[in-house]
Amino acid sequence: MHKEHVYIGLGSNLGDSGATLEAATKAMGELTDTRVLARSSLYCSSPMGPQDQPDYINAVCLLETALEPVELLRALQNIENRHGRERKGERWGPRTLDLDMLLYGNTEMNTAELTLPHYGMAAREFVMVPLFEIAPSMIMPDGNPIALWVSRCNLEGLRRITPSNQS
Ligand code: 5RY
Ligand code: CA
Ligand code: CA
Ligand code: CA
Repeated sequence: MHKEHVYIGLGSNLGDSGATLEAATKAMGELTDTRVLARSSLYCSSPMGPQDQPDYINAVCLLETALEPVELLRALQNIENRHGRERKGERWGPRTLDLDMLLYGNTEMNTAELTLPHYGMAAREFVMVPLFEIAPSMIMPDGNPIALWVSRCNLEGLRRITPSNQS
């Protein structure tokens, strides 16, 4: 069976965000012909974009899947909806769960539904730092190492949520 490596950005700033990201990771692993190969630590940061909303918890995971990009997108939206995601209201408002497809193998596409690679990831430290944690040697779509992309991010506001059994 043909499988691809897919990186997913997870975010939440409503409800019990940590528990929601754990449950969403488990749900992705239960999709047809899909496995979770890695997941980063959780990170907390102030909202980018509209500021009048709670801080976010973010993480990145690596899936191995046989689902096609649009099939996977629908499955991710289904998981968002099961976690109480509401699509009314303002753009970039607070949400219980946001699952973004960041990279789907080397696929490049740009449709009304889905743009790959994800257009905003380079400037978002809450994506680049957890991605670097699970894929420190990755070469990015522009041919540069991920470490260079991370070095261009402003890391001051990003806090790794340390598990209680670590330092
Ligand atoms: C900028 C604008 C809109 C960045 C900019 C969005 C998250 C963005 C967030 C998240 C954190 C949004 C999309 N310039 N802030 N803001 N984490 N999502 N910290 O997941 F990301 S809305
Ligand atoms: Ca607002
Ligand atoms: Ca997002
Ligand atoms: Ca999204």
